[in-house]
Amino acid sequence: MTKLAGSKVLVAGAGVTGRSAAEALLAAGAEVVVTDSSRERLAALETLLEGVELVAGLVQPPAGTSLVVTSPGWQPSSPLLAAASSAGIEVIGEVELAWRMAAELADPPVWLAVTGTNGKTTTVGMLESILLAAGADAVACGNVGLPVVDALLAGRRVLAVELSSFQLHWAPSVRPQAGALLNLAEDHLDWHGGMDAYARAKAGILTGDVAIGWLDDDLVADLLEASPARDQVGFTLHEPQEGQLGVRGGWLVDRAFADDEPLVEVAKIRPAGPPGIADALAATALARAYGVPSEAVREGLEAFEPAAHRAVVVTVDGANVRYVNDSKATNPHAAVASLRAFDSVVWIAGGLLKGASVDDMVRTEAHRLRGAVLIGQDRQVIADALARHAPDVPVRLLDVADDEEPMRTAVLAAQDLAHPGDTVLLAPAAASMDMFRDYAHRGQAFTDAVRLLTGDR
Ligand code: UMA
Repeated sequence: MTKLAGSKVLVAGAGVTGRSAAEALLAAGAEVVVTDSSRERLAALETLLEGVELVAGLVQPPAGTSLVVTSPGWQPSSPLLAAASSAGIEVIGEVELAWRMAAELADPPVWLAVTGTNGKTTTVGMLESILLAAGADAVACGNVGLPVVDALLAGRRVLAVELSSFQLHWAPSVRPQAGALLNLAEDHLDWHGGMDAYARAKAGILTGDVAIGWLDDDLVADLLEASPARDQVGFTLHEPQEGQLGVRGGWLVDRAFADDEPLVEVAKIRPAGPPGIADALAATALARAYGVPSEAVREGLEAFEPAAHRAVVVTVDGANVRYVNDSKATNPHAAVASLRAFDSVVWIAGGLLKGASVDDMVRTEAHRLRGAVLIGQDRQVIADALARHAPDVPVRLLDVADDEEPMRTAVLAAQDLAHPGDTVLLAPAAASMDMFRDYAHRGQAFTDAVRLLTGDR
């Protein structure tokens, strides 16, 4: 790679990634400039990072820049990155930087990587739990929150890496020892410019030694078959064939890395339901590719605690209405999986759709909807789809721009539509940043509103 010591490197973004990338570059002896469109974000770095130059709103790399390390949220078409590319300056992400730094080590760590439209964070959590049960010096990192450079510089030996499509786009030479593609549905199309580019970025996970993919998803199965990896291993929610992992008689079964071995009872997997089982199969395949024994797989999966805001039942009120927080359903694919767990739903949805279409979702799930409460910037898009495919479903379209407690207003409207036995489900099918800090903030606002309005304090 470009020799870092003494070279001038521009870091684009002063968020979680930018801070860690700048730290790693400083430690490698580079001259570091950090830019961000937000002055506050930059100012926050001032006390944290001594020795870096902070410049707000750069649209051209400073003279002498030999490398740009970008944060994942930056689009390739953003003025600064476009200017760098046309000036012939290489642009990479922090994950690529970590990969290149690892390649220079005498004994680099093992990378076991996960991507997919949904289930990534659950899968790396399960994988980390399995690896720890096996006694490995492992950590979950990447999109889950801990930058990969931090995990690398901390000297961890096995990295359970969650990679977003953005991170994969900016990490062209990463070749994990094993990489899993969980599923593929429309998401982040505005960033990538279309489904083909999004799928291409995701397929980068399948270019290492062992490629793992969900066979029940046709797009994934095709990408797995075309993968250049040394070994391709599929997993399925059905009975596995030889060379696959799957489910038989209520057990996860490994016919890829073992001779037909039952590993763990499906009933013990959390989160319960098909998405959780698929994630467990992927985590198992990644761990087995690294040689983890079956007892550690069982122990790790049984010990795994799913994170907050993923299909959590907040309460059941006096009128027998259940309230479920699935704020993590940030795209239509995740929202469909969420809706399918219930028969009669008052659905709270909306936010930033990121270019994804909602027609299929509304068409296939309309029969479960008792009503819909729509919030956020793209609420009208969902309202239009409901009008087309489910005109009888009552809809409350909330303009909450001046509302200090928008989620309280939404829960009140949902309460009004719900009948005994119904589920009020927050499964927005959209990102949260138009109204909330992130999906966790949105989920907490829902939980607080439900507790207040149902008296469950
Ligand atoms: N910024 C600009 N100009 C731009 C875009 C961003 O100046 O054109 C600045 C922002 O003002 C901000 C900084 O860049 O200060 C933010 O960079 P970023 O959006 O890339 O976010 P980070 O804080 O670096 O966090 C990123 C991931 N965020 C995104 O990909 C959007 C985090 O994933 C990840 O945990 C972290 O790196 C560590 O790897 C979050 C996420 O929402 C959870 N991911 C998306 C998802 O899961 O759907 C992909």
